[in-house]
Amino acid sequence: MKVATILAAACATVVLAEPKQIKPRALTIEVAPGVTRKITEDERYELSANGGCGSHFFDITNFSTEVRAVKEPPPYPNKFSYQENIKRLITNLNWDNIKKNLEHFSSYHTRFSETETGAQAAEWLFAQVADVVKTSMVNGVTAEMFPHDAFPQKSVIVKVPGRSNRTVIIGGHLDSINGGDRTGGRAPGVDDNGSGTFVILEALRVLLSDSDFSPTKLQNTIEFHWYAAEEGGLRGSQDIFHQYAAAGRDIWAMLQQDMVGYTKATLDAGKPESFGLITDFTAALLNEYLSRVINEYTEITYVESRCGYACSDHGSATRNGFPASFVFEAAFEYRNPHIHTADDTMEHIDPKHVLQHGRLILGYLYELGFSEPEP
Ligand SMILES: *[C@@H]1O[C@H](CO)[C@@H](O)[C@H](O)[C@H]1NC(C)=O
Ligand SMILES: *[C@@H]1O[C@H](CO)[C@@H](O)[C@H](O)[C@H]1NC(C)=O
Ligand SMILES: *[C@H]1O[C@H](CO)[C@@H](O)[C@H](O)[C@H]1NC(C)=O
Repeated sequence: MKVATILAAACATVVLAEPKQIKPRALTIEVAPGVTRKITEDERYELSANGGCGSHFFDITNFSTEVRAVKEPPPYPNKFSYQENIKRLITNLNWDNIKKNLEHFSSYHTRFSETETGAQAAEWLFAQVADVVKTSMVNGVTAEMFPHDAFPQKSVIVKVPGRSNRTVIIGGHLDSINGGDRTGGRAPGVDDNGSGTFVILEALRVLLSDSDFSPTKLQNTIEFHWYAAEEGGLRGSQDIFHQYAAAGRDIWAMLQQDMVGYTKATLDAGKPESFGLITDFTAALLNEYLSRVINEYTEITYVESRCGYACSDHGSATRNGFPASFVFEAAFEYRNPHIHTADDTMEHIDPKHVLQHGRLILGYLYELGFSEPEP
């Protein structure tokens, strides 16, 4: 998650200090729709640390300044049809699998995208993902690393092809960052975003255990994405969605899971445990559908919340013309305060809450995976 105390619109007016070294401002970032600025490589991360302002931006150096408008998607189903299967699968979500993976993932000194440990952590994640796919013995499911030209860390993509090419995506990012010292600082990144990474993987494991959830039976294609280099301009997810748009891919829905484990601030404020359904720069029809999935398949409620322009990888889908949503761990103001520090650790994670996100993911993927759009 990108922490911002100032909203993106205000960021457009922030004045950067002159660079300390003579370095070209070779990067182009977009801080609000159509509002671009030139920055140096160092400023990419200084902006994030600095009042959180620049933490909401796309690095569009290698991408067009043109933002593709999101076309209205074919309608989402108005009723649920797979309750029995989904409610049975929910009971198989297992916190111990998530915990074990998180413990290893957060043991890399940092998963910052430009570091060797960041690249190694992505390779290790791929090995776990590939193992889940192989162990399932479901034919036709592919797991691949998605390399990026601009940095060593790779993204990971699993594809479960359906009868149609219409695609439903669940995504999260695999990198982490220490905001104070990005190359040398300790960044366990348990909540941001180890928690999203492994609740998605656990959902994949559970879904592949269902004999119906397979290439010959699914109506639509399902993809699981783990993005590299979210920090510093949503670089991994932009690369992927830019290529998907260029290839004319038919994306029906994309749901981002980034930080899914923190409830303390909500509960301390005397509020009920809730998801934060992000309503700015997201797809209204998909948000409406997700609110119904939450009511049907999870045991908690949601509150509408906002997080600013380009606050996580769903923004990359939106910017490339695809309907995308973001369901966060809480209302944005009650987010985990430990992220981007050495203190983003396991003890701040609420396992039951992570599993509520797991229920949401199962309901969303299973229902949309088997549904034809309403006429
Ligand atoms: C742009 O793409 C080139 C070639 O793929 C790469 O070397 C460079 O690092 C990229 N720049 C950014 C800012 O991503
Ligand atoms: C899906 O896309 C592939 C690649 O473009 C194409 O070959 C195939 O015919 C498409 N399948 C369907 C069912 O449209
Ligand atoms: C988690 O995601 C947020 C927003 O997408 C991002 O800013 C943050 O750096 C990520 N943190 C880690 C540790 O991966």
